[in-house]
Amino acid sequence: MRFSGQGGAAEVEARLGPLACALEARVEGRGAAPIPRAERVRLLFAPAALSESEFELLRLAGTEVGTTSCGLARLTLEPARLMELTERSPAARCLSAALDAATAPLAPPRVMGILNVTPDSFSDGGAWLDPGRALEQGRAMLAAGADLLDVGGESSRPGSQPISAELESERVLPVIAGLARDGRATVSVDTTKASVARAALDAGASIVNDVSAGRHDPELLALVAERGAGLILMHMQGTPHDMQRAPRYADVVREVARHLRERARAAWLAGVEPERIALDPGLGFGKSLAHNLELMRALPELRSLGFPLCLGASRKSFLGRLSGEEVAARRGSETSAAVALGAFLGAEIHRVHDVAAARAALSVARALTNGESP
Ligand code: PMM
Repeated sequence: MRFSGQGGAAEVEARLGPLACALEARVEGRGAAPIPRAERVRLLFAPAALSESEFELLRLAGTEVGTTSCGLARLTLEPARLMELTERSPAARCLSAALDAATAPLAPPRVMGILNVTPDSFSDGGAWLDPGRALEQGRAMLAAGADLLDVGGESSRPGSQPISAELESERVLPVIAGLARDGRATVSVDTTKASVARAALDAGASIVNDVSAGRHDPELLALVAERGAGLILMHMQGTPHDMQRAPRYADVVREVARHLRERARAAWLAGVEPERIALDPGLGFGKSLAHNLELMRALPELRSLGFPLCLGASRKSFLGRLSGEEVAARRGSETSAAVALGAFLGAEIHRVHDVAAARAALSVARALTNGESP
């Protein structure tokens, strides 16, 4: 698992409980499992690119530093010993802060039910365009165990065209207001527009889920800060209109991680409290099948950025590419597999169409990984 000290090249992996051991990271660090109870951490450093904090830590560790077969410096420590070392140097201290973020226990997973009030979303387009039906569906998802409801009025399916803020508001506001009247739902609004987000927050939403991560509308982050709302920042390459035309990355994990970190920083600079931010790798948003899979495998690395992760694999076409199922609504088993493994790898918020199925998948995943039975 890679984490950043001060933009350094440190890698961290950890030895964990029995299941995680099976997934223990390769030397270069990717692919470690989530770290609820780290017993030992192994830090790998590229000697040619040491940051000040890494250099300081290695200096303090002295003879404890070893070398891997591919020439990286390696330091294997118990967390208490790492703390001891970093307490001796302000420069090294930020490494332990990054490690804390990487090793914080996972919160219980939360299920976010998708409520698209659109005619053209890829799976449920048209199903909930009528506000009365949308409300019923929202209530049904709550009854099935949804912790959050994500209400969207503009489709972001590949090739889709933007719509006006007026039309988007017209679609989502009655539904959000209806759910707010019921008083039982935590509602997020899936929008990139500050004016829609403002109206949705006025109507009772408390989270803004922005697939452009605050890049589409420069006013959105300040609005979220001013209202003290929650914020989901998602990675997307391109725009929904063109994102699936040959997406390209030199290193998809590194680029998505860097982008999310920059957007979290932009949100923080705009005044959003870090505790209110969640990050999302944006499966299917400017990603090939291989990119999506690589990002899912790298969830522990993304989690080491220090924010809860939201994951939206539900029914997406990359799952259909794997199973051969062409009809989105029939990709339930594929979605359950992605939800369960996503939880195991560190995702905390699962954005899904079928709430009951996700709840069931999460119960099994958590019982298997943490020994937690309902
Ligand atoms: N996917 C869609 C829309 N909004 N928001 C987040 N945070 N993450 C996603 O993966 C995501 C999203 C597109 O899927 P939909 O048509 O099922 O809403």
